[in-house]
Amino acid sequence: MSEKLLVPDIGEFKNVEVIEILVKPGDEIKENDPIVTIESDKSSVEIPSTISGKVESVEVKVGDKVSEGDLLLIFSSPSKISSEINLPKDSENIIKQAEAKIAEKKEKKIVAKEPAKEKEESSIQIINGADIDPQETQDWLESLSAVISKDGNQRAHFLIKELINKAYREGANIPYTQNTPYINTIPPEAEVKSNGDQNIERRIRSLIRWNAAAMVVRANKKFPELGGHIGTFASAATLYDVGMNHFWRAKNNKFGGDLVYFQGHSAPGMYARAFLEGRLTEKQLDNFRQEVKTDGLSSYPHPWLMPKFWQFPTVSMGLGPMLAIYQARYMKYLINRGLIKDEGRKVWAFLGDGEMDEPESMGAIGLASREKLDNLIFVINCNLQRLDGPVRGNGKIIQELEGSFRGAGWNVIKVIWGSYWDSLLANDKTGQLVKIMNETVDGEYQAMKARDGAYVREKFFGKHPVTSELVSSLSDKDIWRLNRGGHDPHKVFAAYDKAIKTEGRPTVIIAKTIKGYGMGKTGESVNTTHQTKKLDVDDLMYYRDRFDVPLTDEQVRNIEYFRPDEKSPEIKYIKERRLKLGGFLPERSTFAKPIKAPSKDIFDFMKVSTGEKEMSTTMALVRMLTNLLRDKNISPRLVPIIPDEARTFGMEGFFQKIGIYAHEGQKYEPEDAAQLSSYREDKSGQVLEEGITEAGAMSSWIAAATAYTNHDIEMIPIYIFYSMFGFQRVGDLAWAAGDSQARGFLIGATAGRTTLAGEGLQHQDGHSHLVASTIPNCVTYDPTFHYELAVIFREGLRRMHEKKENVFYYITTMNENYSHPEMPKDKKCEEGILKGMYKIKEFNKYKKTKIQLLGSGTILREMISAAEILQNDYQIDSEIWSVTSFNELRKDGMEVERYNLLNPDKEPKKSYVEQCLGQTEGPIMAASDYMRMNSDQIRPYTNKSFYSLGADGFGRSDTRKNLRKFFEVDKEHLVAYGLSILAKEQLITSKYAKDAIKKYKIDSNKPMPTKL
Ligand SMILES: Cc1ncc(C[n+]2csc(CCOP(=O)(O)OP(=O)(O)O)c2C)c(N)n1
Ligand SMILES: [Mg+2]
Repeated sequence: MSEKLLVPDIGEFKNVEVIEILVKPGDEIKENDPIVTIESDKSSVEIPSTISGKVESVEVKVGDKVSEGDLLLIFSSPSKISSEINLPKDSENIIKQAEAKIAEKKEKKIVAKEPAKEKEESSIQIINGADIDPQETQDWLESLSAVISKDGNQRAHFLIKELINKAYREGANIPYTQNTPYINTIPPEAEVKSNGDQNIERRIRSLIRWNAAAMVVRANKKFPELGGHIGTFASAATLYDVGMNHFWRAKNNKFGGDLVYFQGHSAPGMYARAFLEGRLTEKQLDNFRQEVKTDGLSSYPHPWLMPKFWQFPTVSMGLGPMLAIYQARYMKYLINRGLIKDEGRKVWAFLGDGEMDEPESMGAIGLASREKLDNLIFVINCNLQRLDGPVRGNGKIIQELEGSFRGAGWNVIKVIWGSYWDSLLANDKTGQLVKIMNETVDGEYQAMKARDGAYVREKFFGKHPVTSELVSSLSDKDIWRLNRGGHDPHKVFAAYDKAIKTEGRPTVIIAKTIKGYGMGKTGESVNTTHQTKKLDVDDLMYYRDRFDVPLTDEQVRNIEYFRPDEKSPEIKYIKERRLKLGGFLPERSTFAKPIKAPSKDIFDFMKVSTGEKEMSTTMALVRMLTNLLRDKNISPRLVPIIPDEARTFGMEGFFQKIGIYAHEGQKYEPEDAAQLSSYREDKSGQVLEEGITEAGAMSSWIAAATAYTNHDIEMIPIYIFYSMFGFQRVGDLAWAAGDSQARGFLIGATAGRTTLAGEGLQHQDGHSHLVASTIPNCVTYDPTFHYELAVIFREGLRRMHEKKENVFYYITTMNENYSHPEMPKDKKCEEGILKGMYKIKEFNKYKKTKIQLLGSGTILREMISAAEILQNDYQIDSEIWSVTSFNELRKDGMEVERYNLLNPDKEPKKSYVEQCLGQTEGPIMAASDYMRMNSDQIRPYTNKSFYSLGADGFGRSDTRKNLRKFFEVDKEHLVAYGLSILAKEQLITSKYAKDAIKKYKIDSNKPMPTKL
């Protein structure tokens, strides 16, 4: 029996070209194996087999045009035939589930009928079938109905609120409201207690506090310009210490480790702890913020500068929270794809309350709950202050954050009051204390902690006679000791314990603290706390006494560090705790195995001419990725990341082939289920389809690009975006990627100011290469032809993922279709592509006058056409250079120039630009689809006359032809400018240029495009 395989539903496409045949007669193939690749003018996609069996004959050949229903293959012995309707794999399950749901609904309908009777008897009905005492419920409801009819809705609302508050205070699981009262979420009786030695932990914490402050003060005493922070860590010390002593597990050979994003400017506290742990020396602490010499300590967490210590750069406010969310999501992605084990690892992120103002901080909290990230814990240190003053002087930041996070579906744990408040709250029978707590605004809370106990008695408890009475037996000192939750290790422990046990949603711990805690009159809870970098002797003495640091007055005056003896209980304890938790934190390491780059021939198909066939470099890239997905080594490690633009870039073929990651799989049958490129979501899907969030996509990319250290698995992320919405949009994240030593590909698609024709000003990128060039470890290319792209991409794979070089690649691809030539046979071509330029063509017929023409991206093709005109119409010879990267050429030029200047007595080296152009004839004219500054970059590295052209100014929508004319980078302008340059160099008369300007109707008086 033989069976036919036909072209399936390929959407609206007809007469699509077959570009690859992937099977031959005699092959045994399995269901879903790719059979042929077809390509429209926009995208290429593989057609998988719906049959397993032996191929009898292939009925199409490369170049054929096919449509739905056309015959592709004949099988001689099909062993399995898919269902006739060709439903996707999951469809049956979906149908079963749907049927079950319908049955369930029917059942529910029957049950729901009963309470309907009650409607006549009562205006409020029981709708919950799980009522354990309907009579009691009925009594309550009737009472409420009576209140509504007698005293109205307002009264009913008030009573319900009071009931909820009461229930909350008694620890009951209350119904949803945006806010809960301004008290701790966990009632005292529900607190899980720490098994740690509280006395010793307090002593350790005091030493860490002291050493952290001493480090900043010493540095600023020596060099006042260095700066630093004391107040932030002082407010957060307990939050960190409880985590370090009891919760955060380090990476070791048995466990992957929790990932902790430390608040950037609390870095001194982490160094102070590492000093006690014996990981940093006194000398290193003295090098705080002095990193130019070796052994310096970074101002903030910077993996680039302390590659064995810091894991995550966080100090640019808002990046930490965003990166942490996507890190937690990416961890689940790796687990669901079976690439790492599920070990219950957590991602913790420490954030400032002021930092929560950044749009990035809250921008992705919806994703965290949607994706059920119960591996994520935010700790927001609410010291009520930011840099200039209160975060919400007239409001309450804790309540505001609670509302937002609850609304987004997070588990919220408020840690507002310390243990000394427990008995007061227990005695608050009238609820007056909680009422005052609710009504007092943050500005008042801050001011109270800048004063003393008497002030708090008067201004806070004095608001009502009942609360005054409540504290009448307490001294002012006792009142001052009433601490805030974030400074109470018991409360913090209970919150952390609850957080790690939470399932199905992320947790945010909102902890109330005091900025500059313990710093005394000059630094505690005052508006200038953030700026305090120096403490005078009195302040230091106060700080020592406040935390019982065992230093003499003399030692305090000398601002000495204190590290107890190695055998002291403190050092033994701190080390024991960390040993129990698997090692030290933070620590950055990698045990990832390299990925072997694919053999060179994998891209051979991109080194031959496409002949008549025209395609864009974006399409060439997608072809290349499709090919890479067939490489067993590379395929599972590829992480395509797209912010809702897969169809723009012709990547919809990936949906079926490798699936879109969705932690819940696909609960619906997609509208296009029967089509070849149907929208397929899958728990083990490979594509990260991020939706419209470039910042989110970039955060995912960073998580994947650093998986080699955070998860010890080398991944190859490829994030494809509109080039205009890349560096310009998420520049700070790109900078953080450099700092993080990210490895992977960023693809700026639809690139170029004149190449993405119709989209207009906001879309047309003429500067992303320049922005990218500001990041030292970002390697950038602007290729024109498919073989250039292939060479660059393979080298990227080799450098980053095989040789583990800490660089990342930015490559622009375009959407202009044209035919691609064969790769030049010249052996140096490949080297030139990678170094940034190579000679692609030469016109040498007349041997009179010559010009050097440099072009990149799509403008190289305009340059080639211009060279033909110069040769044919004006008898001008030329050499044409394809410049794949002005940025790389500049880097080389700078380095060589520097070497020559610093070694005046040595034989000067030649920059690569000089090696290429030094011996050539004639002036140089360079152009790209970017600002002139792009090609201008290499001007200093040649002593020949050099002229730059480019697309300076705001883009606008029009045809490509008109845009290139407007920006003066079309072939006609290039001819006219070329002739003019030769005239200026006195190599020809100006007559030719004048003629060309006239011939091409170029308006010499048109204003500069930057002014239009
Ligand atoms: C994007 C960004 N903008 C500004 C700053 C400068 N800055 C450093 S700390 C800080 C205040 C932080 O306040 P908060 O988040 O409340 O932290 P706290 O020090 O109070 O714990 C500011 C504005 C920064 N680091 N990053
Ligand atoms: Mg703050």
